Amino acid sequence: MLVIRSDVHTAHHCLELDGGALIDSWESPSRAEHVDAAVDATPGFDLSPPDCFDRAAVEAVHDPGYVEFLSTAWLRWTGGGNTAPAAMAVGWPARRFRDVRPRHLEAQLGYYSFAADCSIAAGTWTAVAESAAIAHTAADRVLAGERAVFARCRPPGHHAMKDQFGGYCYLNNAAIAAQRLRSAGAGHVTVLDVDYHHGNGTQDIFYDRADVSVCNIHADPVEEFPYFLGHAEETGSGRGAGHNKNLPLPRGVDAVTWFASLDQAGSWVDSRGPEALVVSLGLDTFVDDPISHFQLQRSDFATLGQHLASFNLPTVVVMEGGYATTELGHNMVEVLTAFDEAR
Ligand code: SP5
Ligand code: ZN
Repeated sequence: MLVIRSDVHTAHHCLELDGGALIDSWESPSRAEHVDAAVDATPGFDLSPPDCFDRAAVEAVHDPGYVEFLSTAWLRWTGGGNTAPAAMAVGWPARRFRDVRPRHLEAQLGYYSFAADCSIAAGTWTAVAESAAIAHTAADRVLAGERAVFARCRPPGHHAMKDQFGGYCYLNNAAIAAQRLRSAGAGHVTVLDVDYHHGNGTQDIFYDRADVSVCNIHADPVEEFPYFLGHAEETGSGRGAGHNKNLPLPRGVDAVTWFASLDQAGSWVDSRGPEALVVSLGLDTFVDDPISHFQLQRSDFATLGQHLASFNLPTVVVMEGGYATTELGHNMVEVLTAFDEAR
């Protein structure tokens, strides 16, 4: 399988408010380094760097004002005399506040984010733009005839809304890939998101659209991040009505239950009749993930790879979460090699 990747991500370190303490984020550079090492140690992969960042392609799924904010926030932060190691929001336009774009940087940090597990620092935009370019390039390679391409994105993307960052995500890599496939002629595209957390950003971006359908298997938001989106009754709106499918599961489920949901997801995806598939591949479903609570084992990831291959569609596999860092590489490679062997 072709892998699109680069080392630019190492410039990005996220600070995260976790249980009241500011910590180095679970979403660390070593995640991607372990994935790269496992890919390098396994036969059957071809490697390519991404093409240049395409801002217009990003603005096809994100608000241009938001993209401008992300790309300039750190310079504005340091230029304003801030010496703190990262820019983070401290206030948000919650219920009954005005939904009006503010001018001040600290107000914009709240306006353009939805969670305090995420921050902007010196290398953030560089890494975010590269991660988006990786997803975009992967879609381009699929359009050029590759059957499946792995976009080894970091930072991840599926929590990123049209105009809000959070959940370690800034630009929605999967949405960028799906939109690229659509813009280049794929009739219908489906995004299948198997990260432990609901992909609220991808849902948000395509919620009122019928040309890209979105299916999520995830921990029930009544008890897990992102808390406020991802319920079963969210099925799409307007022209997108019926084109969003959420399959929430309680914390703690094992592989038997999880794969029963994957079967449901599979039937739903088939019923959309997509011409291409984007997989948001988060492996925080792993039993030893330090911040998540499903119980998939290493061998289950091979089964997942076989399922994904069985759609028999041109496929962009986009890396999302997964925080059992030292195991993440082996687990990713398990999915990808099983995919390759099954097709
Ligand atoms: C891409 C992705 O997987 N993002 C996940 C972001 C989750 N961030 C907030 C997690 C809050 C969970 N609290 C865990 C406490 C462990 N000490
Ligand atoms: Zn996740």
